[in-house]
Amino acid sequence: MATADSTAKLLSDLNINAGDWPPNLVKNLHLLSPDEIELGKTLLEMGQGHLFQDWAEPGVDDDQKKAFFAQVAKLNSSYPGGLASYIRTARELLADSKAGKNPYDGFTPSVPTGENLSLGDDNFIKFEEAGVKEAKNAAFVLVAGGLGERLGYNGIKVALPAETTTGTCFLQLYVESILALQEASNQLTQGTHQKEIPFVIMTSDDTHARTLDLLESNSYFGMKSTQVKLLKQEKVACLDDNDARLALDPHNKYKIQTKPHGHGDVHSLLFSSGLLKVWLDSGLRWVIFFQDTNGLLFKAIPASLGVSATKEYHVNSLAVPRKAKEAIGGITKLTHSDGRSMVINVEYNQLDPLLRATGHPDGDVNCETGYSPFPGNINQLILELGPYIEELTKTGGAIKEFVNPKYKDASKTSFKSSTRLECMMQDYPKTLPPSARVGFTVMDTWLAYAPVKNNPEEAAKVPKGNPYHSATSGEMAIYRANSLILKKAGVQVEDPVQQVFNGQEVEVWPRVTWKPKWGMTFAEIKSKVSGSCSVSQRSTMALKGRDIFLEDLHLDGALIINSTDGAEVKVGGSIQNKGWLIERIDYKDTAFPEEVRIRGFRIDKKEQLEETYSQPGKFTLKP
Ligand code: UGB
Repeated sequence: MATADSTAKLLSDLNINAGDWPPNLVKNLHLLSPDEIELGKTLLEMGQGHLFQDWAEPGVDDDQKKAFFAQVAKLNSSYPGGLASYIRTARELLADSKAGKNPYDGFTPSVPTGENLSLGDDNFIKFEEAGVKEAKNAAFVLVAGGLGERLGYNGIKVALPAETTTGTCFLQLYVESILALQEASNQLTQGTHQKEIPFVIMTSDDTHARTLDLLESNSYFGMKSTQVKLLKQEKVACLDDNDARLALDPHNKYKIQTKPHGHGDVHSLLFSSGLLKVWLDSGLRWVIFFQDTNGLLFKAIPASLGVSATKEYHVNSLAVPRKAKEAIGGITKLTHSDGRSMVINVEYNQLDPLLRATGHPDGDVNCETGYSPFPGNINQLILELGPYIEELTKTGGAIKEFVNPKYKDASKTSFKSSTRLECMMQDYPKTLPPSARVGFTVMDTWLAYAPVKNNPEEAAKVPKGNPYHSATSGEMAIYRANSLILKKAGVQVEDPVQQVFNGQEVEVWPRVTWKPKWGMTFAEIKSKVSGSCSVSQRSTMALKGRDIFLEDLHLDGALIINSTDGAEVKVGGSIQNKGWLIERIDYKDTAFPEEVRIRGFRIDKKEQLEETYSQPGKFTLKP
């Protein structure tokens, strides 16, 4: 037990006036290391004395007091500028929020112009080729720290099947797509050093262990484990009031309550990991960011990377035509009254008030095209590595934050529950100088964007004509995109039928899937289809191999081909069988696993032609 004298000496050595410190902390001072005392000082300087109010006498809960400081140390080190900076920013943003200050004050929104691409046209093909060439100089970063509260799925979202014909989960699809791009890109530069494309996954405490387990139990889906890096984002401290007093966990007085800080953390994590520098030194030029559940996104990557390379964009955001009020941000040109301007994402909950405040009384509405005039941000960003590092060296990776407190009443003096600062990865360009080359690339929604975010009940409530963003629509979108691509490549694909699953009306196209290495670009896919081919609506086709060629194939049923690299398989003739049927199920029917129920259908595998080619060679499949 410390004596009063030893505590007094400690205080005077530390230059601390005992009267300034909470008595309960002073009593426990001798338990603390010099580093912990420094952290305590910081907290007190920042007006956080209340945190120690209920601390027990020395000898009681001492382990928990140490744990408290361990948590404070972590909160301090994982935030650019430390906790003091977090609290200062919080006070400013909370004051702005209380005053009802519009974050876009002084800015007028207008519709920006960007690159518009259409699958299969000359421009698209040219950009795809340029993109594949550049892919070996890219690193991919998946932000997957979100819990997906809107979806309400119990597992991690990247473990969900993107489609249930092959059962390939999102993470597998992403890994195989990156590997396919790597192979295609390296092939274009034969003879030189074969590069491995780095893949980073940002996780959080909510997703980290399960993401690692998914990778490890599947041998990293064929990628080298050294090629994949997981960076875990930390949560940030919650705030109890407008003075940014930190909130204590309601169940533990020695623990600060924390909540997620948002996907914007990816920038500071990448910066502090040192990876960006390693990438630059190894000659990489691009960092490509993407989100957890878009089964179409790699169809848009080669062409948009080609746009970045050709136009030398420092920032290239991918976008799709946006329906008014759709829960995706709008890419907007903001021009300030002082002359500054920037092209930036305005988040979906801010676009409507911004428009209303700037002379558009109807707010976020569709124009004569049936879409919002503002392209929809799908949060797939391509950044040029050099300028990116330069910028992060200035900011430490800190991204402009926002706060969204839910006030108890109009006085805006207290919150319904604690709040915290948040940040978004697409806000990165907000700090860029006007000289930065910021652009965007728009593609058709059917080709580029079909996320799985909404649970069946919420999806069924989506206004007619707006996308459901559900597991049902996400899977059907993959079949539709593949069918439309084949059609464009010359295959006669029968029209879809309309069906309702879990209260959502969707187009059901033939269930066409392929491994990414079968075709990463339109030109490659076209080269694998020849003669007169047709696929009926009730058909299923899964091409699980690289060198599978469709020649005068007429499919009316299910066809599954597995082939190893080096096995060249020509498939043709008329293939007819009972096929795989889609059977409607209800999402409340617990007889089925959750990942099936949330789609509202299962696949009944009646009959198929399935062939496996496990040796290299030339083969023909022609029943
Ligand atoms: N994520 C994290 O990694 N960490 C976090 O703390 C939070 C999320 P949501 P949201 O393209 O569809 C975004 O929740 O926030 C990951 C854009 O802001 O799915 O509704 C998470 O795992 C919006 O502009 O998206 O909206 C997931 O991979 C619009 O573009 C990703 O971040 C929209 O996405 C996104 O999280 C869209």
